[in-house]
Amino acid sequence: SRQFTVAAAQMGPVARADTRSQVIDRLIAMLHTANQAGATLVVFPELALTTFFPRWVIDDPEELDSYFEAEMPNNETQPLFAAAAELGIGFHLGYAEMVIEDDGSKRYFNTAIIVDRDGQIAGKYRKVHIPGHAEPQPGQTHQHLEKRYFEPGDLGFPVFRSMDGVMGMCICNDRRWPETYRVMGLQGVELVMLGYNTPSTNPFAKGEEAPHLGMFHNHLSMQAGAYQNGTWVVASAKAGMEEGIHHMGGSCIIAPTGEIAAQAQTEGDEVVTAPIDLGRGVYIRETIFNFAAHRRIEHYGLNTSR
Ligand code: CDT
Repeated sequence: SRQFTVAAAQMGPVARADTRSQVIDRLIAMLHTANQAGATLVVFPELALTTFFPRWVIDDPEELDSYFEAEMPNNETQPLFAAAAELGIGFHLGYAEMVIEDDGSKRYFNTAIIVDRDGQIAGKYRKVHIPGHAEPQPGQTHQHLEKRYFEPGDLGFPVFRSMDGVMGMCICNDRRWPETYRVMGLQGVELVMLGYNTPSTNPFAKGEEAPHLGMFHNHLSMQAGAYQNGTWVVASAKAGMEEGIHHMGGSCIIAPTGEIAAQAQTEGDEVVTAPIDLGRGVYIRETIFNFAAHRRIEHYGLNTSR
């Protein structure tokens, strides 16, 4: 059916010392909560299985690799796949992905997957817009070293026919960029799933960003992306005080009209749900944002040439 209940499964913090199994137990508990609310699709956050390790300089390669998954599913995550399939729930999961090449070299991506309601992986996405720095920034409360630990995604912004709809993904910083949504919008996306780990204060803004702007920009970007492409956006945070750094909550389900249909109220593990109709955005894509009728690509060249 193209009408079903979707859940944003926000997470509270994950500590450096938490095991994968402890985290998976939390995710399975939220699957059950979502199931009780009638949801058949659950969106978990970015890097859901670990603490947000890019806040630290990690020089020990073994420690760094311990945050990454070389296989998905694997022994630790298999119970999540099994529980979801048992309940008939599809899900979206963000995690750190390690690819081991034939010559033994390793590549590292910030990755998300869509898993169908029968437990099969239906799609994979690797984060394109990698924020932060490759080198530690002196004098900051925390680092944001995603550019040190992840290479930019090499899969583009694909969409996947899954769960009777056209599904897409992006990850955290991607949600701020209009191109993210438009590239998927041009492929007819109907539901964009994403997760985020966003520190509540941006230490690199040199005090110029008022505290309320973090949440405002979070929702502004996603609401605009939803409306301008006539798509649902379901976004889940890893929130709260994680290893001494505060991360924003605000997980939400956004309708193709750009309106927020449901929003988390806490900064902990919390499931919010909304009934959705994947066809809700059709009138938007057939009228105001009828791309074939109204786009003027002859004037958009600068957007890809610099
Ligand atoms: N995880 C992630 O992409 N977070 C970024 C914060 C970047 S601050 C240098 C975000 O855009 O939310």
